[in-house]
Amino acid sequence: MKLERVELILVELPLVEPFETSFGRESLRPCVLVKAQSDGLVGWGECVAGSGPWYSYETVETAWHVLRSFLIPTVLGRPLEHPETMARGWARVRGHPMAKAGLEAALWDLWAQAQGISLREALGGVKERVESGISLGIQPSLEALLERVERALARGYRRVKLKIRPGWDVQVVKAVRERFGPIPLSVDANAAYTLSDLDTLKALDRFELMMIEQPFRYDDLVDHAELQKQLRTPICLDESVPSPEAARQALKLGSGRIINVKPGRVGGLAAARKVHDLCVERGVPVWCGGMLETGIGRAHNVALASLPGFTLPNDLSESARYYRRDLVEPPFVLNPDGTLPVPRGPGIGVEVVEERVERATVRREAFTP
Ligand code: OSB
Ligand code: MG
Repeated sequence: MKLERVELILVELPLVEPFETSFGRESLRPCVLVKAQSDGLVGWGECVAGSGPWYSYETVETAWHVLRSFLIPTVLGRPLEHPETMARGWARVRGHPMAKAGLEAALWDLWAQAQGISLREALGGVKERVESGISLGIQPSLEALLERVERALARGYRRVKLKIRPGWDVQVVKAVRERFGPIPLSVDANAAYTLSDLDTLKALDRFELMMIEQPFRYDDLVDHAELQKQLRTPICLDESVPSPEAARQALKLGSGRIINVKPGRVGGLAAARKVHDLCVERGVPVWCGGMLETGIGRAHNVALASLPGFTLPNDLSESARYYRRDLVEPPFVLNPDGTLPVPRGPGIGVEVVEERVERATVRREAFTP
């Protein structure tokens, strides 16, 4: 069984509603899909790099370039082996974790199918359902936000996360607490603050938040450690943990007490599992973050979140919250208890509807040995 063909497909999907964070606003989600073929099987992966270098330095175009010139050539035509073995081929490529994760994801799907097992089993996951939280973007008005929180709670989400930035923070959290009481609530700053905002962060510390996510720079660990000493609320790191090695250093420094695990940010599912294992060893809770994935990336994330250390609600919401028509069938639908089911079929366990992929396609390129 050889890896016979890899295809890159750039799709653009309109979001159900625009998603705004401290780094920008997005209404159309572009993403690079990776389709890998071997012996009659097809594996799918999704690269979460965005339209511009705002969340991280990677973009759709840098990912495409790195995939086609440096990653795909190292695996094309090779015998299909375990994804961690295949990934050794590109170990010398520095950075570009999202590009690596997209290709590795397709290989995980393919490899699991070849073994006749689900991705959950391939990763060593144990849960049959994973806890679902929702991440609510910055809204045009407080009223609009309160309405979305109300809808999310009615739908059964187990945690609400509010995107914040200077000017949309303490008053917003206060209003949500006043209206909804002690709901499981967190905030995510996407790196919008510095140590000079200590007063604001201390004000947020009074609202019994589950965590404050990534208050400081995308590459900072030192100031986060300083801040954590001054807050009761756990700091959760997202952008600042681009690898398992960075996770180890963050925990050593005390830069946070919780880690948000995103396969795209750390270089793939294997690396994500390493971060998980490290955190379990140290008694640090983790949860799976999201990048507004289509059902393809979501299926990988749900399988990852079935590992035992994912003890906090994840940024894995149902398909309909992101896209009118997801790329997979069945779409992800919330259970009444606020969880998402982990698919049981071979590989990612959901069917990619190629006709929908086709309709969203902007560009595609196939590679053969
Ligand atoms: O910081 O967690 C983040 C979306 C895009 C980029 C960064 C982030 C997010 C989210 C959305 O918070 C999570 C989701 O996919 O539901
Ligand atoms: Mg985040």
